[in-house]
Amino acid sequence: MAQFVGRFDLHSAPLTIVGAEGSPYSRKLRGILRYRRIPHHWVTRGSPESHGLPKPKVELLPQLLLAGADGRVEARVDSTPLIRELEARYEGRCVVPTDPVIAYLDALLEDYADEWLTKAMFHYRWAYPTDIAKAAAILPRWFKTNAPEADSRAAGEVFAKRQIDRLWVVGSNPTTGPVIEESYERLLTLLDAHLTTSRFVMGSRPGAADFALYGQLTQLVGFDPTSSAVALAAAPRVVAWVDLVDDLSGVEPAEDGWLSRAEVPATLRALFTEIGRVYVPFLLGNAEALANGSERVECTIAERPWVQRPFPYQGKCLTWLREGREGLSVGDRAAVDALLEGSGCEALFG
Ligand SMILES: N[C@@H](CCC(=O)N[C@@H](CS)C(=O)NCC(=O)O)C(=O)O
Repeated sequence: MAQFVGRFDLHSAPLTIVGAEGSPYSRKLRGILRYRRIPHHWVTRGSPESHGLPKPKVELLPQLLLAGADGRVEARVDSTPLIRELEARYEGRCVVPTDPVIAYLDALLEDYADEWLTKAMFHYRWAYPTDIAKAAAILPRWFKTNAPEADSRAAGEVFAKRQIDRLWVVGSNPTTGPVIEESYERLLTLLDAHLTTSRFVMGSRPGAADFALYGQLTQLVGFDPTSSAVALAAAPRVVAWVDLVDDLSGVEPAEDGWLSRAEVPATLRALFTEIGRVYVPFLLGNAEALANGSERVECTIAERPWVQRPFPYQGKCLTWLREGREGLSVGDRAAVDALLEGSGCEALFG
């Protein structure tokens, strides 16, 4: 049953993804479609090709146009469940590790990148004049390169104002700025060390966590001037790695290329210690604020005060992480607990 929008039959392959170059989650999902060699149309939001396409319930990027149970193509959002949907719909070159224990570590690291590292991405883009100027100049032009100059300039100012007003939502403010920046610098050093031991974070083949880190880093080390300069000075290896993950369609992954639970390197455990130091106390502080209906999340992160507005979506992230662990077999759960012991991540599970 065809479902045409313009000359697109949404039912026939290739898949349609609506995203933006400046959207870290869009880059994450596109990176996976390329690696998995899933044929797709990349449609930039706001471009002429995006007109008339089905709209999602919540206007987020990226959007994947997928046939629903009733056969009609609908726009779906949220990269994490969409990745699992693609694992179910497409054979081979999967990005979710086969061992449930390694898959859980991959999911926790993916969530850290999606929900904590994104704070650095947002902070560095909208906290400093140099970065604001570049984002305001380029982001609107990514949506429409042939727009009249005045329109692009005006759109840039409007977009910058909207995003700067949203800084509080993601938690970038004078109190949290130094915490975010120090955490970003530690992440660069830790990732640099880990990528010295293996080609990808999850082994010799990339997992969902690789693409989640890559997604945020496409902006942090590849676009925004201040954070890119920090990365080039501290971890040129990571800068180079991000460029390569942009298109892994030519990589031939070994079936057994995943990390094994018996050989989780110290460099990966160190990444979980960073997650335990910054993301876990935030998730718990956020959950407490949501539970109390309070306007502010107030907690201590990396021995520093942290304050921001509560974020409902990240309340769900904590629940999903707990349910993910609960869903493991007794043996696998014990193995995950043993691997996370002493990292601080165990605090997630009470
Ligand atoms: N959890 C979602 C997050 C998606 C998200 O927040 N996307 C941003 C762009 S990177 C967005 O759409 N922000 C609102 C906007 O730009 O209108 C995912 O993983 O896909």
